Amino acid sequence: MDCIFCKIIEGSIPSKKIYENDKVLAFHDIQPAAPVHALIIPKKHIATMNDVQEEDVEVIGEIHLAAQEVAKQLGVHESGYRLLNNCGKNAGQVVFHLHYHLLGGEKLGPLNG
Ligand code: D5M
Repeated sequence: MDCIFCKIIEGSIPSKKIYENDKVLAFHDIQPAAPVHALIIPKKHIATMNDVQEEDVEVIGEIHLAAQEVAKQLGVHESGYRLLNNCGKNAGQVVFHLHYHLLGGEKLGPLNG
């Protein structure tokens, strides 16, 4: 499958890894939109939020636990951070492997700003 994030998971494309377990991987975003910008992804290829199935409930929980760990490692657990998913064209999703952006390290703008 021609998926850049699957290639990062298998190691054929390099990444700056932050956290990994058997179900999820977190690494630094290559185009940071904030001083702290990590991506957290399931190791299973799921294209978008719309493709999450009942059987994926556990890995979605794991992503939230991984977000806490990443936030601690990157020093934003106490100051605060944002976890967001872009689903589909209008949200600006460009990589079609489910991923959550973890953003922080500065005061983030309001969502309606
Ligand atoms: O966000 C997709 C994000 O993926 C975007 O912020 C750039 C990032 N990206 C793309 N390729 C790489 C590699 N190779 N390493 C790290 N980060 C990467 P979206 O929500 O789809 O707009």
